[in-house]
Amino acid sequence: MEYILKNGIVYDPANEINGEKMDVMFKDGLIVDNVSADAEVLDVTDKIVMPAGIDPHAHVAGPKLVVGRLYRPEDSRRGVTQKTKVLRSESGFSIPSCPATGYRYSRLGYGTVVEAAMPPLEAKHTHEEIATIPQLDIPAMPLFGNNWFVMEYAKDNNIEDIAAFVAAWLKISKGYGIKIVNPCGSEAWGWGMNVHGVNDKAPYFDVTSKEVIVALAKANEMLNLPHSIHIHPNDLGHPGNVPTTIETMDAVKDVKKGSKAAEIRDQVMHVCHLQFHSYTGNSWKDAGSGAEEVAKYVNKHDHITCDVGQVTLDETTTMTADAPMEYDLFKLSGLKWTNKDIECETAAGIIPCIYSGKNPVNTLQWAIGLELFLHIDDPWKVCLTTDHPNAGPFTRYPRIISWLMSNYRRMEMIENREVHKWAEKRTTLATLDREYDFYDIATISRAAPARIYGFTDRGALTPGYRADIAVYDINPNEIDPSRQYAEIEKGFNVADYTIKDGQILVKDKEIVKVKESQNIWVNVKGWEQNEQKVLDNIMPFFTQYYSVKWENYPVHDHYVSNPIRVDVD
Ligand code: MFN
Ligand code: ZN
Ligand code: ZN
Repeated sequence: MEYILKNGIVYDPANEINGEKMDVMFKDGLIVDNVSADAEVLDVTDKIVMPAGIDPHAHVAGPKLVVGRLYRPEDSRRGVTQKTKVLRSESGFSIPSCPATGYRYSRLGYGTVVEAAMPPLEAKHTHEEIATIPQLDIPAMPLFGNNWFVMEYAKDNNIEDIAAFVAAWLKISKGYGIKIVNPCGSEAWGWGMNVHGVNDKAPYFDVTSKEVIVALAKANEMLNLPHSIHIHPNDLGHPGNVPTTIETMDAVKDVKKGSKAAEIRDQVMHVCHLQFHSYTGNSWKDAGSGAEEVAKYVNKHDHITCDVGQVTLDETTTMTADAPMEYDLFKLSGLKWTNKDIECETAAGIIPCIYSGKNPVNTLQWAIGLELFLHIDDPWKVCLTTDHPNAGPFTRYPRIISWLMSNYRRMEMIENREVHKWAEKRTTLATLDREYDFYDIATISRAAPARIYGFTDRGALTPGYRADIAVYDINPNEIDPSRQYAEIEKGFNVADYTIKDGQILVKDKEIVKVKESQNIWVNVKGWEQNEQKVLDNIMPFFTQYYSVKWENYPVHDHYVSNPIRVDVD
């Protein structure tokens, strides 16, 4: 089938197209630069056309989602819809059911969502869930930062064996890249402890967090993986964590990018949910914003990219492999808390969180996220996330976009006391009048995430790329986003069209087609012998200490829904 999207206003930052009135054409699932006279015409006159959205960091599939849904029936009762001819029923607000997750991203105009933390031991389960989330391409990031073998190799500065281990584990878990969560901290949690700074050691391992980070970054570049290491640093959510955040970023500044990797991405470290890592002070009583200082580091250094983890001021469910941090949060809030602890490899904690503009600390977190967006000069370095569901559900992206585009709205919230006075007293937000434009929005939600992940088939409307396209019912030439912020939110809430691989999934703001998800995983080539050597080395240990047999551990091909295999050599 051939199509022509006619007369839209196009924002495509990867091709430096900034609000040009033009046609976009696609055929057989791909963007093309011309079509025949038989092409079906889709009239999108004066509507915004962008590449489909790419979420670089969200928690959408895996064991901690299941636990979250099970122990929060009050969340599942929200957002319930009946099934229709096309759709299954939906449920949930912060932890939607799998079908609802796919439908809701699709309504927002998204096409790709990265599952940010896959425990390799439960990778099979994660892929089973990915298979039940329709509409999206979903790569998953296996966790490496507290892995016993990785920590042993890092202690010996044995980068080659780490690289071989990573290459093997990406195949075994069908994963996309290296995720690190609170390095050494989740291992410490096994002993009821945590680590705080990058120079702290995992108990009984004689290796520091910093050594693990640097070793994994070097291995990442040795393998030329399309994405860099992706890190949730130590000390998340604690007042005074700014020095740890900056030391984490600074630890890899001399790590050389792999030569092939350098052609497709800029950074050697992607820091996720940076908002949670930008707090000053000694306790919550005297906590303040470190956003300006952290942003200054990001502005000065090209080896770093980030996503924000913007607090949306909703009741949500937090879930993270950073189990000791969730325990701290439990001690603060007293809300029900649970652990999903997975021996040898990872941990997870889950706890509800009620973020409110009336609460001084939550207001501080809200303001710090916005400050990061506004203090970081280059939109290519910062991505739109809520760390779904940790700082709020992804369905609030349109509202965040309206905040970024409207200083008027931000000041209204501060002045009308919709948020606590700490926003004004303890942050620079009220002094920042920068406003994002549509090109900036397309950058932080499409072009930048694609470049950061090394995707060379999406995130742009380049001929030959997948036809992943979103159309929004907003006329950029007639709207003043600063004053008409409510219309901005409404316009981005549901796309006029969402097109994935050339298939029209959303039309006139309704889902008209359900498409199976696809998993994207990285297949490292040329390391097979090293991988076998490492596997032979660790097998006695694995057999003795892991609770599953090796035969049951790897993700077999049939577990992976419609794989998109990215070969790297
Ligand atoms: C990431 O996974 C990930 O992370 C992230 O809630 C997550 O109340 C999971 O105990 C948090 N509050 C305070 O201490 C505030 C001080 C308070 C007080 O008690 O004194 N002050 C006030 O109320 C101010 C009133 C005066 C004024 O100045 O206005 C704590 C408490 C808290 C703090 C609780 N912290 C947790 C935040 C961290 C991490 C949430 C979520 C987190 C989730 N990824 O006239 C006048 O001026 C009067 C002054 C006022 C007065 O005294 O009344 C995974 O992958
Ligand atoms: Zn995290
Ligand atoms: Zn996260």
